[in-house]
Amino acid sequence: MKLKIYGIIGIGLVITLIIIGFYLYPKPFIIDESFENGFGEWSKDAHVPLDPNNPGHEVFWNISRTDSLAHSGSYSLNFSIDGMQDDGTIWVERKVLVKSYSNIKVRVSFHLYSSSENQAITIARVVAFVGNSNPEVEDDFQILGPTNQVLGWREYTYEANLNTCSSDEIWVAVGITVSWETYLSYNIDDIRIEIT
Ligand SMILES: [Ca+2]
Ligand SMILES: [Ca+2]
Repeated sequence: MKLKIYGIIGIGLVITLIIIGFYLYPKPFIIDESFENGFGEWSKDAHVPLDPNNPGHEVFWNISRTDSLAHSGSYSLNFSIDGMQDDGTIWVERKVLVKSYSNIKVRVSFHLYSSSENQAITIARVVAFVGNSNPEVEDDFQILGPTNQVLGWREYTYEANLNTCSSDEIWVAVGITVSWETYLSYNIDDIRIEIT
C-alpha cells in the first residue's frame, strides 16, 4: 500500500516537473513584418556619399513600399540607390524592447529579391545589424553575402548573441551596400526577428 502511494506521488512529481519545465523553457519572442500595412515599426536610414554630379547633395537613394513585387502578401520594400560613386549603404531599422541585463540570442531572417543572377560580379552585398544602439554608419553592419546569387527571392539570415546591459532595447537592421558602380534596385520582404 505504502509503495503504491509513493509510486503515485512519484508520478505526480514527475508530471509537475514536466509542466513547470515547459513553462520555464525559454520560448522565442518572434516579430514578423511583411509590409502589408505600411512600414510597421521599421524606418529607413542610410550612410551614402555626396554626389559630385549634384554638388551639396547625397547620391539618390530611397526605400519605399511597392505592390509590384512581394514574397508574401502584396507588398515588399524596394531599396534603390545610385551606386555610381561605388559607395553607400541603405537599410531599414527598428528597436525591440527586451529585458535589461540579459544574455539573448537574436536571429534575423528576411527574403531579398534580385532581378538577375550574376555570380561573376559582386554588384551589391546584403548587410544586417543587431546591437545595443541605433546603427548609423556602414561600419556598424555585418556583411551576409552578395546579392544576385539567384534570379528571384533568396533568404538571408543573421544570428548574434548579445548582452542587453542596462538598456531595455536593442536595434535590428537589414539592408544593402554598394559594390559595383551602377544603379541598384532590390526588394526585401518578410523580415523575422526571433529572440531567445
Ligand atoms: Ca509582403
Ligand atoms: Ca539609424
